[in-house]
Amino acid sequence: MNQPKRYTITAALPYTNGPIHIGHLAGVYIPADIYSRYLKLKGEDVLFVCGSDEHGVPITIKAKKEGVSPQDIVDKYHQVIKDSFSEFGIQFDNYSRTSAKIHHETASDFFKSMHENNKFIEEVSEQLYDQEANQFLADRFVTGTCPKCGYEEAYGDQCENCGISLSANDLINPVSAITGNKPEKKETKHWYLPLNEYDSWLKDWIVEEHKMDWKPNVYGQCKSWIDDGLRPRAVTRDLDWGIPVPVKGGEGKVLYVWFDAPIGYISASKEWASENNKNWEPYWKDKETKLVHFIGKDNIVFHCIIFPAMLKAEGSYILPDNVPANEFLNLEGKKLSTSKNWAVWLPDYLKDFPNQQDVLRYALTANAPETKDNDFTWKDFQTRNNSELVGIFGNFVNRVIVLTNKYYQGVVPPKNNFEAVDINILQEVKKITSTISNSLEKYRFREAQAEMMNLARLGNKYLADEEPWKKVKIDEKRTETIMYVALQVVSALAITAEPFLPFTSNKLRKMLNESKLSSKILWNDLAHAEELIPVGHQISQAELLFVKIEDETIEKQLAKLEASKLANANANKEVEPQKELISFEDFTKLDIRSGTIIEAKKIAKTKKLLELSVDIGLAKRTIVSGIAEDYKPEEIIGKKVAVIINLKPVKLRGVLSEGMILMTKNDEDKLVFISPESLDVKSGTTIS
Ligand code: B3M
Ligand code: ZN
Repeated sequence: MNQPKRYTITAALPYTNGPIHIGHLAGVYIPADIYSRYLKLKGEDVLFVCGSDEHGVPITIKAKKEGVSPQDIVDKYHQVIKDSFSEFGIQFDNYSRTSAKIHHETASDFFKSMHENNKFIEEVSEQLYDQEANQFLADRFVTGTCPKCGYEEAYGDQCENCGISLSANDLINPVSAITGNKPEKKETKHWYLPLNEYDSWLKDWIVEEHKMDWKPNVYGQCKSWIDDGLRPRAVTRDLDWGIPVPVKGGEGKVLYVWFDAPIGYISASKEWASENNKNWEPYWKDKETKLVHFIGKDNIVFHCIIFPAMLKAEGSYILPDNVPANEFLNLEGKKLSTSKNWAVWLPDYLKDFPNQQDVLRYALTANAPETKDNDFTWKDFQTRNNSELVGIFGNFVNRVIVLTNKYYQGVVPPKNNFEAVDINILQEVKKITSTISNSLEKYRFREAQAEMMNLARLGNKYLADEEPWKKVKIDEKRTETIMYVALQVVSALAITAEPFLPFTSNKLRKMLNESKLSSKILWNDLAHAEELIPVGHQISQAELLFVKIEDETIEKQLAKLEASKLANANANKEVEPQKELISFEDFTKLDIRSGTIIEAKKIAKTKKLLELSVDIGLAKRTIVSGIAEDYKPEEIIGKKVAVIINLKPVKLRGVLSEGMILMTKNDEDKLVFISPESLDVKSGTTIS
């Protein structure tokens, strides 16, 4: 797109069934906020919206669990989430909610308009039904095996492992999430969006137009769904929590949450317009508006295929120009998980690190999962703070502000004559800031932030080379120039830091006493990096920007995680019930020996099986073992194992297996060989 006239930026509407954690911040809200702040600093016309996603099954499930109404749940968490966003400086122009009247109206009208224009198919079909719960099972009310990747905990609307969007009927071995029962089938009528009819249009739009500018992970997922063929998708549900289906025959049914939620972006824009005396329509209907959706990777199909097809069908809206979805953030090497409490929740972080929001913002952006899943570790968080924020950024700013106050009572000194080093550093500042712009416009936030830190590095090097603290004794004029230049670099840092470290940038602007300048320094001023802050301007005193984080603080956080790991292992791991009693005689029938694995190789065309050759003293035995997902053949050669040697041989994938190796599963569900260490798991874990 050529230079757009305005921007509409959206960030995924979080489900309102719990607080948000660092994964949400890193994947969606921080990048969206950086992008929007940057564009606003450039003076662009930007509307940045978000809101709570208050419908959908996750909320109903949470309400059932807590024995309260869905409304109680959304009221509670809407406030919690909204507060977290504002505490972390995520500066939406409007944070709305999908229970708002304006949203119900907007989503209903959208549905009605599509219905009137015959954009849906109405169909009666058999759907999964839970007799005991007296309820149809769609979306997260049902789990089963993904027909595409084999993941066993796929939901009725999506597999979170491979990202594919599913219908409940696609699941293999479906199970009700309410009762654990195997569902039956029952007839019901629904409205479907015939995605198949948008097949070639989507292909042209995504494959032809966005192959080059969408991120490879986003483009790749879309392409593979389109290549797999698209099918009609139900946009209504037999539920009582949601927006009522507003047409005849829709009584007792609601809109599918993924139909109403993205329309929430439009409702939030309307609400903003009515509260601010603006017109929302150009932000959604003018072709010169650039629409950008920030989301996590599990939302790609909804934002790149389904919502665009809805917008296209409705006919009066623009389409997203980009959907810079991120991959997932892990925590200390493991997948973030709400149910396992493996997360750093924002309200908890703030309690433990008051006023240190920027540190988290910085560490999360430095490790943002932009191109692949990435890991957040507390150790890295500490290093980023101590060596970069304190050691480089804070150190540079502090030296310049303190020296200016000491030598010149805080008045910006005259610039006198620039030497080559001065011209060079100011040139370099311009170069770095234009690199930052360039990276931000390509949604490369880690790279942009690293360049921002390079600006502080550059400043430190300049001070170290020029040594104003030595020159002040011998060459007053030169010292003035050095301090003038250093103050320009600090000013450049105050601006470029704003999208990433808004709280710090604010403090920095205060130290520079910017409110006394004729106008706020903005992004485009960076083109004149040699005169950002004028000679004679009075700055303020230095303020501490960052504090060192001690090992002890980090150890506390790690201990907290360790505790939730243990609690989780005890609470979530079901102990298998005891099997039937056996006699001593039965026991002595088992012949268990120690052995050594001497050879191992994969059995072709299987995922799990290894063919092992095990020395059991009497002979060498061939044993087929289902451990290939946890061990590579070369890892286990020489391993001491316990073997049942008198099991009747069986043929597995053409190989005769003459025994069985005893194993157990550790807390991460990995198969492990029996050893004193491997038994350091929850008591009652089966050995088999
Ligand atoms: N609430 C899913 C999620 O929180 C969903 C996003 C809606 S965006 C329109 O992951
Ligand atoms: Zn899958």
